[in-house]
Amino acid sequence: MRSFRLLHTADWHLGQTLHGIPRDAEHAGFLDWLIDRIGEHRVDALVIAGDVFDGQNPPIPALALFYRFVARAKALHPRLDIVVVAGNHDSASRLEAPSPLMTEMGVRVIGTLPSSAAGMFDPSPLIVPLHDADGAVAARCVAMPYLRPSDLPAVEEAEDVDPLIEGVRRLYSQAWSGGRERCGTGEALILTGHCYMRGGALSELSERKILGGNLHALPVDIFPDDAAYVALGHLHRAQAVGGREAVRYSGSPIPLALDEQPYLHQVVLTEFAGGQLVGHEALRVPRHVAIHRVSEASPEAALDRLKRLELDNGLARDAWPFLEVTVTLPEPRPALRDEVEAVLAGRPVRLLKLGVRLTGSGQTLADSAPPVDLASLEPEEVFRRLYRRSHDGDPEPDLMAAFHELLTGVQETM
Ligand SMILES: [Mn+2]
Repeated sequence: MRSFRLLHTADWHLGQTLHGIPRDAEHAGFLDWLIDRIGEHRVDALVIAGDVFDGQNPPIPALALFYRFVARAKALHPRLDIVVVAGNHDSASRLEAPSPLMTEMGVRVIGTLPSSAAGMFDPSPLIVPLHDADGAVAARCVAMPYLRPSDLPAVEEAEDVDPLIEGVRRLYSQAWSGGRERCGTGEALILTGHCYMRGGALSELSERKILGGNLHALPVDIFPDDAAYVALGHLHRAQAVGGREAVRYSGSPIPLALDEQPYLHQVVLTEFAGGQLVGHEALRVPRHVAIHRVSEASPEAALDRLKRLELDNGLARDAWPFLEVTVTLPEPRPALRDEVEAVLAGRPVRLLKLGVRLTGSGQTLADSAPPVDLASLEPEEVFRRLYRRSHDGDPEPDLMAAFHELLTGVQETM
């Protein structure tokens, strides 16, 4: 029996900057690598599960990277099917705008949920046939984009039912039924999603909690058991969900925050035969730019570590490693930045962040709260802290839910 190979990736965040540094060179390196893997592994279909771009209005170099990638991938591998869905960072309509051209090229881009003339959700445009090397349909992809609260059907209030989760469940169930109806024998039914699943390991800084945040993390059983594969985006750490090997986040191909440095950045190569998943393999993405994180209990120790950092003098400037330095201090040391910069002067490394933890101020270590940098707090946490100043305890779930709704609204217009 002929097998069918699908490559699953997500969360490219083209156009992202890290502490002001553009990531274009890293993204270009990843995209070249990806095209080589498509050839090497004779990949039949590529699924990009959302957050192609970092922002609603991607900068020109990011747009150029994306369209150059699509054109090259299709020129080198004309029979490759490509499916792209929007994530919460993407502008759904901007991503979809060139889709007449893209569809002609065999690239399906889904930004928004299609609806029928009567305004009802109509899953048929989301169901994309995927072909094997002989040109036969080997799989159907139900290409669900990121769902906004306004996409969800109204669900009557009932006990033990979260209306948002129930709304998502109903949409998936309709989309799934549509896919199953069209699926012939021996065809794999594949789903996409850009969402936050319950039990997922989160990177605090660079993944926005979406669709109401943690309160509305989705249970894995919204995906039917007979899904051959569910290609997820949103969480940047690659992982299977809820103990189901066929429900996965591919993770992002590059670290999008300094604390994502330890992740194993990868894309997922899956193989299907007779409509079933028969294998999956992580393909590790080579790191174009290294991240060094130095954390020491005294400035002397930190400066010493920095002096001894092994750095490669032969690297091009856009491949110089990123550096994060965190120092514990008994009292403020205004000259610290100058001291650190003096040690690094002329060396092939880019200092992105110098963090200080103060332990002094006459309090004991245990009762001195570490100073907090506003940018390192999630909006939910800022709200919670503000609430605690004037009330006893934490805000009620209802109030948090209202806050999440506002927050989602603001983030979507950003
Ligand atoms: Mn996302």
